[in-house]
Amino acid sequence: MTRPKLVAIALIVVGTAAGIGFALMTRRQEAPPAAEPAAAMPAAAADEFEPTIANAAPTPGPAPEGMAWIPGGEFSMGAADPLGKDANIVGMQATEDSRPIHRVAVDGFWMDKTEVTNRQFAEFVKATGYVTVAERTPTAEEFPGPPPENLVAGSVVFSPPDHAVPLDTHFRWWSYVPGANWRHPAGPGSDLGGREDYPVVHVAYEDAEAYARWAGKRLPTEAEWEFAARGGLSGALYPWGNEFLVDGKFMANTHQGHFPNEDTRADAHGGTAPVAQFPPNAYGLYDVAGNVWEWTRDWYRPDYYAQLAAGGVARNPAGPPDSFDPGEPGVAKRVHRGGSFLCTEQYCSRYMVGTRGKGEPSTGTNHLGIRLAKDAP
Ligand SMILES: [Ca+2]
Ligand SMILES: [Ca+2]
Ligand SMILES: [Cu+2]
Repeated sequence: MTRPKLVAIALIVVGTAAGIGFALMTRRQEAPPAAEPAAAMPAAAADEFEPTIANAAPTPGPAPEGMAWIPGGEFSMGAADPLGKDANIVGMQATEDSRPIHRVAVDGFWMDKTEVTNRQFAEFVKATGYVTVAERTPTAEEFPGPPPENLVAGSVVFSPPDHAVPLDTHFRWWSYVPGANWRHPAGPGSDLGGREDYPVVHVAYEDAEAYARWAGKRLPTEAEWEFAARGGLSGALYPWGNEFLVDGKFMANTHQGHFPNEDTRADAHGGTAPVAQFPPNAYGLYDVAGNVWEWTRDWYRPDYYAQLAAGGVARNPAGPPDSFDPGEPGVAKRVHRGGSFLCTEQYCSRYMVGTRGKGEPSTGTNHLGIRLAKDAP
């Protein structure tokens, strides 16, 4: 499908004024054409987790600064419906594309202990002069449809209504904000003052890749991400176990109260939190659940796990060769993981460790960030 067609679809879906912003989602179509649309979703039945068998090899030397050794090994990947609570009655079918549970093996690697912070990203920008996608003015060549005055650099910001709304479309709480970017997370008037240790946001996939090249790291595969996030536990709902609260304490920055109009901040944080405010998982990783979503390098397809499950143990799977999202056919997406400060059991319980998210590669938001991996020498 050609780019003009994609842009047209995006504009029709969201209307013209706000449309240009969401049309930015489609401005770089880097995926190969998608294969046939996904067949029927994998059946929910017969989901079985088996024990995680971590590799026995010792840690290969001292850890790079801020990184933890993830031993790799064989594990069961995916998400079952949690403990009698049907996760698919919440708005976004939280586990349907995370089945069937299947066996995966990954090699050991280093993983950032925290999401990449504003401080770290600022060092990269200072050293390289890099300009993020959200800071670049879209061109008429990329978007032939809209009037030129609508071609304004910006990004997508959570803009909750002040009253309860139906949870039928995310356009009720997401807005394209001209001037929003990593330096101005809520748009003009906001800045990074006091936010040095908050996760960088409004980063597109290519921004994450550029940062990774500079840092001598790389984005993790989805399988690496999940192995790391599980921290050696098998089949747990969360990176720390099966109970959302531990001794009455929150373990991640998520959303409490009525979504999207009211966040009671029972976990002490509205919006993003500085990294590492909650206990790490058993591998020493902070905020793998919640705070900000994290890019992985895999293309998204809801039927990928079914494909892998048919072939025995999948070794270092790197995602399908193309992307298909039945909810938005024609828009190639990469997998996001971990959920964010906006995840809630009322709408999108993606802080559950086996669940998946997805996003168009040129689109950053203020709840999407970066965590990187690095190969052992
Ligand atoms: Ca919170
Ligand atoms: Ca996170
Ligand atoms: Cu969510």
